[in-house]
Amino acid sequence: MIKGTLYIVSAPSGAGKSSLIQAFLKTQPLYDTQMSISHTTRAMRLGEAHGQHYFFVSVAEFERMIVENAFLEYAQVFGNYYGTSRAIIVQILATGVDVFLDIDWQGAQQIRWKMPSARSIFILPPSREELDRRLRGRGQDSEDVIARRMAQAVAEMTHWAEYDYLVVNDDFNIALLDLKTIIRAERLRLERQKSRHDSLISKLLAE
Ligand SMILES: Nc1nc2c(ncn2[C@@H]2O[C@H](COP(=O)(O)OP(=O)(O)OP(=O)(O)O)[C@@H](O)[C@H]2O)c(=O)[nH]1
Ligand SMILES: [Mg+2]
Repeated sequence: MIKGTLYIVSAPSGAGKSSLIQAFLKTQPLYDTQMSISHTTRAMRLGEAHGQHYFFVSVAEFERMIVENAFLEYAQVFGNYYGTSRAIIVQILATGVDVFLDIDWQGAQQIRWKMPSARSIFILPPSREELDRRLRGRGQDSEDVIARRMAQAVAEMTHWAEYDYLVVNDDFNIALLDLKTIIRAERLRLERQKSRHDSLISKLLAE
């Protein structure tokens, strides 16, 4: 039986999704919230570790996992495979821990279909100008590369209306508070509170 809540967080590149999720997780004990670690076929970057940022696997290994139905969802993003392992998610949720998925709109659609109890959050940048500025990074990329990133970001943003919650990341601390508020409100839902306060409720209602 599922006890934890599955949270899907999507955003275009440059909206500050990773920083927001990381800052949020720092405020949460591990027995409350965990981040899902995806499998990917993209190359490992400097500073990344296998099993920490991603499970880095070959295309053959990834495709074997697809055939074995090992993924709750998977998609090709920027030419690489990315997927969420079903076994890991099911096991963590069963212990009552909430799980965060940093996945794209294609993965979000698949999860919504398979797990209607999942909650989804979309993060938007405050303006087109700010997004452009953030996508330019250190200014070492060609205009071609930047234009392609912007087109990908706009394509991701066209899916904003498919999500349960919308957060605009203008002031980082306000966006972080928004994220905390969403999770807190979800945890106060009757379904979650019922099991947590079972004995209190029976004592209060005792004759
Ligand atoms: N569907 C799906 N998407 C994933 C999964 N893991 C990561 N992604 C998405 O793949 C995209 C690229 O992620 P990365 O390769 O880590 O690159 P990044 O620098 O973090 O890119 P951005 O977060 O887009 O700025 C991001 O939009 C992620 O949300 C997954 O398991 N499934
Ligand atoms: Mg990211």
